[in-house]
Amino acid sequence: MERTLSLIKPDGVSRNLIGEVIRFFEKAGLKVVALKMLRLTKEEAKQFYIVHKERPFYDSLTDYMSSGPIVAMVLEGENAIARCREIMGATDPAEAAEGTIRKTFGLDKEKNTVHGSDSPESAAREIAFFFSELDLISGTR
Ligand code: RTP
Ligand code: MG
Repeated sequence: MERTLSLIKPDGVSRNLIGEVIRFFEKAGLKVVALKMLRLTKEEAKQFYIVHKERPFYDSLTDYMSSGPIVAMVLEGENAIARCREIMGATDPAEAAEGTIRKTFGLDKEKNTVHGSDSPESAAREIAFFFSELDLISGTR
């Protein structure tokens, strides 16, 4: 069993897509084992996306990610990291495959509705960024 962190970004929450997005993951067999809604400050968004700090889109991305409420969740299942990214689709909704979350709901390359960890190392760091050990234990018992 593997775990990954997914976020429903501000464009997803503001358009009432929380249930729809979770449905995509659940119908693919991924299990939600921790879940919360929150709004990041600009500083917190910068910390979360620190790996992108040299990218030209870093300032715009962190403005956007702190612009409204998001939903953070931990998904569990076999190959959860790769499967979550498959279900999300490519970063740019215009390039995402049919039937993916980003193809279905994404607005543009930035406002692309969801985030998913890209490796076991990122998943560990990103899960710990949002959730405590106790949240995870509680969600699985
Ligand atoms: P994520 O980290 O959110 O799951 O998305 P990803 O791996 O598919 O894409 P990544 O390269 O990690 O980029 C992180 C987020 O930054 C925004 N972005 N904007 N304007 C642009 O060219 C651009 N490129 C990326 C997107 O919100 C992307 O999901
Ligand atoms: Mg990424």
